[in-house]
Amino acid sequence: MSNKKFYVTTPIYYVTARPHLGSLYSTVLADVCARWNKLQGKKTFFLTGTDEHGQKVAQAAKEAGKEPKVFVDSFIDVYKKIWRDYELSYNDFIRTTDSRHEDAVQAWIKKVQKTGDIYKAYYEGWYCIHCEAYLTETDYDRSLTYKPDQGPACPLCKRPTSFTSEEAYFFKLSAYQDKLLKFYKENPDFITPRERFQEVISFVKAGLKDLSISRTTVKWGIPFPNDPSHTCYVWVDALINYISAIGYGQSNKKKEFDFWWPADLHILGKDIVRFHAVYWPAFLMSANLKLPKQLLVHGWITICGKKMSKSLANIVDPEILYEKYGAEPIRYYLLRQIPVTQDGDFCLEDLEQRITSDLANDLGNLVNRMLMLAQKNNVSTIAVQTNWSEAALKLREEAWNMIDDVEKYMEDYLFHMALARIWKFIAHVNAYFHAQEPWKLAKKDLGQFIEVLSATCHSLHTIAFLLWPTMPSKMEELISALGFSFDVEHNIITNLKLNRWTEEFKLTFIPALFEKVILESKEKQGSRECTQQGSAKEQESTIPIDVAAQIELRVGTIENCEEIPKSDKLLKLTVNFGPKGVRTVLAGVKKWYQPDDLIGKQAVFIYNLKPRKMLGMESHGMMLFAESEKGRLEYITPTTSVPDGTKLR
Ligand code: ME8
Repeated sequence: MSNKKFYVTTPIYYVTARPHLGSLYSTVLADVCARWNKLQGKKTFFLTGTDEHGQKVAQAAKEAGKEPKVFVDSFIDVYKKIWRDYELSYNDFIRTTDSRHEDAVQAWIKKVQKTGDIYKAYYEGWYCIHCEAYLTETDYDRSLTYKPDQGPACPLCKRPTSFTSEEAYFFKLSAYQDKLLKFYKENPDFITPRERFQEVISFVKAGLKDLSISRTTVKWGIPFPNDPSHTCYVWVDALINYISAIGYGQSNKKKEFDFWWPADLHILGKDIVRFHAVYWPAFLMSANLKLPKQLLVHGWITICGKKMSKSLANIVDPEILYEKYGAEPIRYYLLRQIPVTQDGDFCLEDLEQRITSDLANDLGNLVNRMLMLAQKNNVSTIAVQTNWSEAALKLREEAWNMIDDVEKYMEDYLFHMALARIWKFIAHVNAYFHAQEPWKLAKKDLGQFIEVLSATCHSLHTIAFLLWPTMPSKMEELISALGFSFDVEHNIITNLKLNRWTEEFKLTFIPALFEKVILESKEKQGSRECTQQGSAKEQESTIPIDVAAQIELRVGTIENCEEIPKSDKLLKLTVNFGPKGVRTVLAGVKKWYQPDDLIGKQAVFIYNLKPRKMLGMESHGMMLFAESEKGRLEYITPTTSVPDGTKLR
């Protein structure tokens, strides 16, 4: 392993409740980054944890009728279990109530006190006695005037606040304005995406005020050194986790600290950019520490367009999702469906579509067909090939191009593009496998048959390593089915690029990597069944006759068929249902049919399916197909022509 290192962090989550899909999302992103760097042979350190002090947590504990420490302790095992279920390979789980962390926070305060960046003064503002919190300037309308004892309403409890002044320690943030701007200028890649960076620059240019970093009103916090009537402001406490976990403030951990710090990547949601991009670098500068190399700011996961929140009762519970679909399909969906810097709606229907079409059909079937064919023909060892046919050489070229593209996308955190690029290659491998008709070659040309298996295995070998950060255990299973063991001691990406397709494979038959999900009317269920209010209902394997009778199947003639340029799967069909009218139906069969193959043909459709939007187009109905032994989708047509719109019985 090289001496290069990669240190990645997630935000530390407030332990006021169980983890939700949003916290899972940040942690999955960090895991994928850590694993991608491992593939490059780097030593990696992946840190996550929990933010356990402060007013918010104390309030939640009070409502639960528990002491704060007992309250926060009760969530830790749940976090760790869910993180383990989702294969999140963190190296350390820091809790801000750990004594090593409390020591580090006090060490930082002492250091900055020596620098002269901390002073004592009065903190003034509108204070809610009930919630024990000051309002921020964004919480009220500054153009209005209020009486001192009847201030603006508290955003949390809606009670009037009162003007309060208390003694506090301040950090001289204002002294860092120019230094921060200089740092931003010299490090144009500090924040991804650029829009977020621009917002930060504008905020700092507008002027920085000194920051109050202690509270006398909040008891649940780390005491200030030599002044225990003050506790440390929760954001100072929280940010220091990134250095406390790797040994800051511990004399016996200096070597470890110097090796890992600065962090290579902090991953965070867009709600907490200012803390990480302004306060944190200033805190580090003041303590004479290096600054983190990069912040990756991701978007929100929304439910039906709304941010998940307890008040909307739309929190998606990762544990319920895990029980229903397994960890890796969820990891794949989150990365493939949502461009990392944008918001993305979580939708069960899309998730199930991805599982069935991308994982079970495109990838799972390919693996299964190849292994089954080898087994059927008693082939378990695939010898090194020396002379490749032109079709195999083309596939190899495509594999190499894919590695280069995937590498670029991963470096830019374009995970969705990297996965789409891998799936483009999977479509090539499927097309190659299909065109070579190895089931026929097995009977007439054994040499050629083995070549097709070998080319397919080489392709799958590359795919499995590139997909490992996203779906680690499934890909390890695939790698082992090809006769290899998983070993990240070397720079695997470089090795893949250097690989001239000279491997020998020893195949072991494995059961299907991914199960298809039966796509039922998800509109009815929405995302509710995976929210904490819902329950994971078992899917029944049989349906009563009245349910079957609800499905209306009709014959229609495909009058027109066009390719959709943006899609490598969909064809757009114009279907005439006679007296029932003409409709647009989208069908994911571009892989098997040219438009001319379908124009003029009669086929069977689910007629009363609720219209669905795909790629901005509405599909009204579903064309039915039967999957052949070779994995091709064959459309279903009446044996003799019937009037358009005829209902099936
Ligand atoms: O802010 N979509 O903790 P927190 C995507 N303790 N990500 C989401 C999300 C959603 N709907 N909801 C939450 C805190 N997140 C502080 C952090 S760090 C030194 C201290 C993710 O529990 C996202 O990363 O409120 C967001 O920044 C983080 O959870 C906030 O977690």
